Amino acid sequence: MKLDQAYSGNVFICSSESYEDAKAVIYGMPMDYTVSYRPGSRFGPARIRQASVGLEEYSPYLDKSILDETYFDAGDLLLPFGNAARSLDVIGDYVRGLLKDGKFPIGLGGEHLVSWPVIQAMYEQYPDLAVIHIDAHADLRDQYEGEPLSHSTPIRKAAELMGGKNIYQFGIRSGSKEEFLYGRQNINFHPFEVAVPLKTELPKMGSRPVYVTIDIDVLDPSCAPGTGTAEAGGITSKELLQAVHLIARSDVNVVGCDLVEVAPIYDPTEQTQIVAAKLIREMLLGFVK
Ligand SMILES: [Mn+2]
Repeated sequence: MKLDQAYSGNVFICSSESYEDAKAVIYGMPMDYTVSYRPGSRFGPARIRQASVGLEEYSPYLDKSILDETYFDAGDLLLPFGNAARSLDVIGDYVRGLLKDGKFPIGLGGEHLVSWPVIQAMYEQYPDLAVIHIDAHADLRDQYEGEPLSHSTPIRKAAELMGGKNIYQFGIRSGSKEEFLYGRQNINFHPFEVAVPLKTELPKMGSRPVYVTIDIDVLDPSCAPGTGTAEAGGITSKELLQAVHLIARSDVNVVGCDLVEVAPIYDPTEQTQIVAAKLIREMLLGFVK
């Protein structure tokens, strides 16, 4: 007899049993080796899965149920601990495989550097790709203490690869003076605010393919203290949900997404992973067509 696995936390709630039939694939990237402050996001994916058992299947925002969707939770990638470069190769190769199989990738971080190989793979598949980046931090350094593979560099790398005008940043409230200058000169750069500038930027993007990367620390630490580099002055979880719904209801063609930097150890209340699990449900229902 098969026991109820609802509380085992091994998979995101209502994951289907079959990869083949799934439209979307949830996968974890448990890497936190290059963080500049507090590590711990390697445990994010597992705790988000655990928190997902507290969710309703139905989204009243989107009037849709995850019971009507087919998605497969593949678990976490096996990464070589401490070797960022090889870990990024593993992540990139995995996502290329997902795209080859026609799957919609939904990544769980891990530190934000994990998004870099994913964006590279998405850009190979979609030369017209745009990136929507929602984060407290600009992530526009070209190196950190001499190290180009850092969780503070992924969006700079993406800008150099794809052209900064194909990148849209929202909610940024922390970074060096150089990063803010670089952002203002090269990127569609929207510091401090998220929903308001999204409303004006989304129509300009038309129906182009878009990758959405969300760092949980865009939220105010009062909404999400469980993150490595918490930053005061953030948005509420209500506004971040609104942002996901604005993107979902716009004409852009979302082709993949991730949610990164959940570090559960800093949040004994577990509210960070509870927020994250709900965001994943809404991204799944809103973005996967
Ligand atoms: Mn951040």
